[in-house]
Amino acid sequence: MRPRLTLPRSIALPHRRGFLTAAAGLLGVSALGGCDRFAASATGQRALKTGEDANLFVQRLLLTPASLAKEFPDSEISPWFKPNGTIDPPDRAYKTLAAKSFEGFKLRVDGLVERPQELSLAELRALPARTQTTRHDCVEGWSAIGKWTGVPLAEVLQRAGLKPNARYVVFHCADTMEYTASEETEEAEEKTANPGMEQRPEGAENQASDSKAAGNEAPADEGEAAQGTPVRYYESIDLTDAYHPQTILAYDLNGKALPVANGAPLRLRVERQLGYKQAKYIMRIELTEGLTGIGDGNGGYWEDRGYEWYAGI
Ligand SMILES: Nc1nc2c(c(=O)[nH]1)N[C@H]1C(S)=C(S)[C@@H](COP(=O)(O)O)O[C@H]1N2
Ligand SMILES: [Mo]
Repeated sequence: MRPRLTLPRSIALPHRRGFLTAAAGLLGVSALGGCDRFAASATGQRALKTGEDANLFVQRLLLTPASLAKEFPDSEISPWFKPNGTIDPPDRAYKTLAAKSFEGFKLRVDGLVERPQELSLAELRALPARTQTTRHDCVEGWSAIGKWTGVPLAEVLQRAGLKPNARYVVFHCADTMEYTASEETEEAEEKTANPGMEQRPEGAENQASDSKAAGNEAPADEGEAAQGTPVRYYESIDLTDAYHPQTILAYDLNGKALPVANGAPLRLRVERQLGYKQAKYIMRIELTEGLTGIGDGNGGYWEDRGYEWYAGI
């Protein structure tokens, strides 16, 4: 069966202006801007009606079922879903949660939201769920088909309520990928490497998101302080992908609780993009206006290392 598109009105509305602009662009008309006088005239009334139809047309065009990722029958599910990247986060906080089957887990939803959330797994499981059998494609050249069950990200965002300037959804993960030298060490190194270099601009540190408050810079394990600051996996998507019906926070794989190797307790499925966008071990979801100040500012751990931010398949 074809999955149905259900974008609640409250969700579709904030994008209306954007779609109007897109529609206007396609039709070669300049909508928006000095509209009031125009709208009052009879011609204006007709044009606006046409504009509305065009707007609907563009919406349908952009949000047609064809833009859904292919879904597969259960018979095509891979016998083994190859785990990749981090398969067992070394972080102490994560290990503590995992030891108790994630009983104490709370997904934080904050940033540019009206009502910050802290959702337990039980609460997430009580929300409307979606199941989809899709193919995961990793840039390393392998694919696997899995059946994912989870809560549509749209449901969670609706609960939190987006502030008008929210543009991106950032996923902060539990797993430390590497360590950067501590700031003092870094500065000392910079000075040695390039003695004439300018000082960092005043307030540069303040551009960072409040990841410190989120405990994102808490040491991964004992003796880590000596290793420097942990760099954890993160990812981001825009609101178009966030509200896509196949974008879910998955807690089950093939009808069973998500294994640790595949991202327990919660991982993203954003089905029209490549493997590295599918953030595992999600601890916190942050709504932001931009991507600067998070990690190295490119929207994801791998993006900071040269990968594309939009990894369309
Ligand atoms: N937190 C986190 N998410 C991650 C990764 C990772 O290392 N850490 N690796 C990514 C990559 S490259 C791939 S291909 C998929 C692998 O998901 P899987 O382990 O379920 O196969 O997770 C992605 N999400
Ligand atoms: Mo990957």
